[in-house]
Amino acid sequence: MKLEGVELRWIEIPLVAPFRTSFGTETRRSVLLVRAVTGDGEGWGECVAMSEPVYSAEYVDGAAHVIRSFLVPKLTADTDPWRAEQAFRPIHGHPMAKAAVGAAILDAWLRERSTSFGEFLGAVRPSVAAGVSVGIMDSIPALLDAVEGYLEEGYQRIKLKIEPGWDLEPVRAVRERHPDILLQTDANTAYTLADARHLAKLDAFDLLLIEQPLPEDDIAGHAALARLVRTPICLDESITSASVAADAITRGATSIINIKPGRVGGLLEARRVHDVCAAHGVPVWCGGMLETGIGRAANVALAALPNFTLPGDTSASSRYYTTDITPPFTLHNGTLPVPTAPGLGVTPTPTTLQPLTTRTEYLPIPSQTTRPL
Ligand code: OSB
Ligand code: MG
Repeated sequence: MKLEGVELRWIEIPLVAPFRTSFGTETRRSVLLVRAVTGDGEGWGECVAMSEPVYSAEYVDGAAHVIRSFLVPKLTADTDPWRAEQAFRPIHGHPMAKAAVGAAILDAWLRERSTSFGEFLGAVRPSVAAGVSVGIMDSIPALLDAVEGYLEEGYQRIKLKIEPGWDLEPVRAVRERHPDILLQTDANTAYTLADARHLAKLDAFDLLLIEQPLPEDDIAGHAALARLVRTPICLDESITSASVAADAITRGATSIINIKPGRVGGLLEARRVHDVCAAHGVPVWCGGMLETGIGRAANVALAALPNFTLPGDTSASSRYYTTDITPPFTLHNGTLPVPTAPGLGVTPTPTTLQPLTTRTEYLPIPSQTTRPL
């Protein structure tokens, strides 16, 4: 592969409905796309950072700065997915920026080899179970309507966003209306260990798990909480690498893990998290960051690995966008098909991408062919 440059592309894409979590309300996504430009091909990656540092420390403009100033300058024309990961190692943090560039390079590299992400990662199934993450609503009836709609579409698992003041009542209402569905909650760090007795009341609702109740750096707190509630604790924000995953599991802080490639620095590390969890007998599922079809294609391929035994937040394109930038991912009997074409298996549709684009920037890879005498 001969990498010639990296193109950054900023797009603005409205969500079909506002998505409210304990960290804020999203009505649109500002997405940074990365395109690896090679001699005779290209590859795409999506940066999942949000526009503000409210889910994690990263945000779109910061990620673009890191990519431009520190990541792309470390790349060489003869890069490959492992060399790129190695080249980024001296730069601390910024996993979403690294993951976006890494995905674009992996896509270009796999397209050259006519190999799909699924084949490369080790997919063992042709389609993956789809769950859906349901935001905080203005009222219980509005929540019940939203859940009803998703269940009618075929989603196999419902995740309810919770925060103090919106937890027991919405969960009780959904569980009473739907006694047999797979149901779980996500608090995005909104609680403290002092809420343990309150969170234990969720035990009454037969939940699959409680996701990230406490702050991301509080592994000890999650371990203590796990002894006070019967519902399994699942970490999202806290799990930033395979080594952190092993540590959190060993300490008893988590018994299920949400894997997001962007949160752990890329698909190679995401696969290592999967493997370390499998070795510990800890099931995993694929999280989401409201991705467009570019990020979604990679997530769906990842979710086809053997230890992804729970439905993920891998919903259909229509749950997020009226018109996705790629051909849409659609639900078939509650599953999404794993793309089989080379690389991601999808590319942005130029006529859709163009009007959503607010800016592009091309970053050439300095040529190493000329050497001083
Ligand atoms: O915590 O899982 C999360 C969306 C944005 C940021 C964080 C999270 C989420 C979701 C939605 O829960 C997942 C999705 O449908 O993509
Ligand atoms: Mg989460």
